[in-house]
Amino acid sequence: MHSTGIPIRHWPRILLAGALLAIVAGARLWAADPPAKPEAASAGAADEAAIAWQQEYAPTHDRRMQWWREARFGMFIHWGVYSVPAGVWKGEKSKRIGEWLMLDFKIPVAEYAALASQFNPVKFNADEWVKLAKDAGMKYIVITSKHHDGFAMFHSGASPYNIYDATPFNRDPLKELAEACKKEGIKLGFYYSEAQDWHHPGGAAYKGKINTDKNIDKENHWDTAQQGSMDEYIDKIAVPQVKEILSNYGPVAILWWDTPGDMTPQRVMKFLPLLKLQPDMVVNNRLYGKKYTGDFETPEQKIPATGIPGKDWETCMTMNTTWGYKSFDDKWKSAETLIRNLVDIASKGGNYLLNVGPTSEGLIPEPSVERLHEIGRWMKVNGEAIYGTTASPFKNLPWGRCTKKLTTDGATLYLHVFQWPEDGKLLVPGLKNTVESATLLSDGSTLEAADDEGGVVVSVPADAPDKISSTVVLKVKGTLKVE
Ligand code: FHN
Repeated sequence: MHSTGIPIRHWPRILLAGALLAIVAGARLWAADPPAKPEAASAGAADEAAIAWQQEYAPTHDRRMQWWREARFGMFIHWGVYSVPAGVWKGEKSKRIGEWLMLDFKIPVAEYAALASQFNPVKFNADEWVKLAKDAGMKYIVITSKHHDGFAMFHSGASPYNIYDATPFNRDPLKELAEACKKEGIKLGFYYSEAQDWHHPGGAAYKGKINTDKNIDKENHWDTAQQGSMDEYIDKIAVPQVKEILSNYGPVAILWWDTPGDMTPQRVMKFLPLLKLQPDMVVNNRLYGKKYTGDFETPEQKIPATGIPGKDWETCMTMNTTWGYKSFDDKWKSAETLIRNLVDIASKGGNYLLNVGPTSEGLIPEPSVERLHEIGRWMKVNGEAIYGTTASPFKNLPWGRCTKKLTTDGATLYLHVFQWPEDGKLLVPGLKNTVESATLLSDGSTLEAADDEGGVVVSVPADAPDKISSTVVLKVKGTLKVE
C-alpha cells in the first residue's frame, strides 16, 4: 500500500489519466493563444502583403489594365551575358534553357562574371528591335533588366555587375529601348528576378532538383561567394535596382517579377511601395505565392485549355525551346503554330508574350525574325480580330476559334477558320442571333449567312483567303445567344 493509501496497482492508471488531463489542458491553453509559428506569422503577414496589394493597387486594376487587355500581343526579350557562351560551357552543350547555364554547370561566380568582358553587342539597334516587334503586331515589349545570374542589363548604381560598367559595350540598352519605344508608341516593360540572384551574396538559388556533382550548401549555392543574407541582398541590390528601373527610364508599362522562391511577406513589403513610382504600371503575379495576386496570371509555355475565366492572364512562350540564346537550339515552332496560338489565346481571353533570345552581338536570331515577319503579315490583315477583342461565346468550334467585340446593339463575331470547309458551308454551331452581315475580313467581300437548325451556316468561297487562319466577320443583333 502507498503512503497515500492508494493500492500501487492503480498508480499507472492514475498517472496516465493525469498526463492526459495535462495534455488536454495544455492544448486548450495553446488553442486559446498559439505561439506564432514563422509560417503562421507569414500567413498573417502575407495577408499584410495581400492586403497592401488589395488596398493600394487592386482599386486601380481595371484602369491600369485597359490598354493591356486591348493589346493582346507582346514581345518577351531574354538577353544577357549568358548569350556569350550561348548554351555551351567548355565545349559541353547545356540541356537546360540558355539563361540557366551558370547554374547548370555550377560555374563559380568569378568565372562566370568574367564573361562580361567578352560581352560587346555592337550590332544592337534598339530602333530595329522595336520596329520588328511593332511590324509583327506586338503592342508591348518586356525585357530582362536582370535575370537569375544577377547581371544587370542597365547602368546600375547599386552594383557594378552591369552592362554599362562591366563590359566593353559601355552603353545602356534599356535607355535606348525606352527612347525607341517612345518613338514607335510601343509600351515598355521590365522583367526583374527579385529573389534568385546567383551573383550577389545572399541571392536565392533555385530550390528544385540540381545535379549535385559539386558540394552545394543548404541554400543550393555552389560557390561560397554566393553565401550571405537574403535580406541584405534585397536591401542592398534588389530594392535599389528596382527603384532604378522604375525611376530612370521614363514610363514603365509592365513589371514582370519571376521565381519568387524564398520570398516572404516582409520581403514583399520591401518591394510593394516601389510600385507607386509608376502609378499606371501593371504587375504580374510572380512577386510572391498564391496569396498575392498581382494584376495578371502568367501560365508559362502552355495555353490553359479553357483560359482562366474571371482573371487576366498572359501566356509566355519561347519560339524554340530556350528563353536565352543557345547557338544550337533549332527546334523552332512554325509561324502557323505561333499565329494559331495567338488566336487560340485571344479566343480564351488571354494575352500572348512571345519570346526572342538575342545573340551576344545584339542581333535577334534570323529564324525569329522570319517568323515575326510572317506573323506581321497575318496581323496586318487580321489584327482587328485580335486587338480589343474578348473571349469566344462558343465552347468548341471544330474548324477554329472565335473572338468577339460586343456592340451597343449586338456583337461582332470574328470566326478564325483554321480548317476551311471543303463544301463551302461554314456552320456556326448553336448561334441563335439574327445575322446582319457576314464578310471576309481579308477583302471585305460579302458572304451569305442563313439560319439552320444547327445554328447559322455561312457560305464561303472555295479557297481559303489564308491557309493558316482566315477570318469571317459576323455582325449579329441583340444579346449573344449560343445554345
Ligand atoms: O527561370 C525562369 C526562366 O529562365 C524564364 O525567365 C521564365 C520566363 O517566364 N521564367 C522562369 C521559369 O519559370
